[in-house]
Amino acid sequence: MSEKPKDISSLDRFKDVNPQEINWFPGHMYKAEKQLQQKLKRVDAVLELRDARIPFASANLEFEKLLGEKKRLVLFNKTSLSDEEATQDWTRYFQVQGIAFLFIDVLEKRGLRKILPEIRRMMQSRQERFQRKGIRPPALRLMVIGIPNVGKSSLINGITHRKATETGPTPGVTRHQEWILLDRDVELLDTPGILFPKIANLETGLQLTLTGAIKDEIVGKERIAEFLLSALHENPASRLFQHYALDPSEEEVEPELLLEAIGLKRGCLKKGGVDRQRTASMLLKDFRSGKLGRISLETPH
Ligand SMILES: Nc1nc2c(ncn2[C@@H]2O[C@H](COP(=O)(O)OP(=O)(O)OP(=O)(O)O)[C@@H](O)[C@H]2O)c(=O)[nH]1
Ligand SMILES: [Mg+2]
Repeated sequence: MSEKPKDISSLDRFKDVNPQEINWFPGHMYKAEKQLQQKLKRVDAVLELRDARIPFASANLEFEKLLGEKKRLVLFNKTSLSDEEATQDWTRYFQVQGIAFLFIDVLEKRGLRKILPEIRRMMQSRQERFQRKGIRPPALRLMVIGIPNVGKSSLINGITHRKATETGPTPGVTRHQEWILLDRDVELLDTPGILFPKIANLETGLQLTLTGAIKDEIVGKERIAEFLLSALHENPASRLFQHYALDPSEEEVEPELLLEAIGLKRGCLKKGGVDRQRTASMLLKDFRSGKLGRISLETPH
């Protein structure tokens, strides 16, 4: 290469993207916040889902104010897609913070059996307060909250073993149940609360798009794929080159050119050259299904 080396991971290439534009939520946000407030009043504790690959970016710290004194167990989901070492670093980080959390994977059913014991531990003093007064504690009521696409519905199905046929408005079919029994004295609200991600800066916006909380169309698949390629570039867990049978020493490092090379290799062509849009879609699909390695996009430090 004759050119001087460039900082591939720099976000300079995205400087035309306005983070405010990624923030497409305001219209829905008010309504969702009101609905969440109503739901929160009815539960004793909250299961807050976040994405294990972006433990900070998948939170909305402002919504925490809504929680008030309500107990919360944070569940970092999709650990089958997150870097094991990064996940260990994050585990240590949150242990020091002293928050209640678990790293889980709903699809692989990892950690799901720890949820109820952890909730019981968190709620022990509540139960004891009732017992001291000689009252049998009422059932613990829980709900799931989290940003779009983080796995809320999968979690509800995964911990309740509910079948789609159990609900439905048709007469004769079991009526729609609002509370699902998790155990003899624990109930779960059957619909989750939606949190909207807080897009503090461009990088957060791109991370949230790459992991699926924000639709691709806002920044565009090609740009997101380029962000992915720059994130994978120096990540030792990346399987990008193996997956597409590319020789790293021969390939371009510039995301735009690397995307081109991958398109060429995979025969994603259209009249006049590589079909960049189709190549980008393939890259995003492969990343999101874990084929490009277990990649965490945030580290605690
Ligand atoms: N690898 C992996 N994928 C998961 C996991 N949990 C959910 N997913 C996938 O993530 C996608 C979104 O899951 P949902 O359960 O629909 O997420 P949601 O939070 O209900 O999404 P919205 O209702 O759109 O806000 C689906 O493709 C799931 O298969 C997980 O633990 N691991
Ligand atoms: Mg859902």
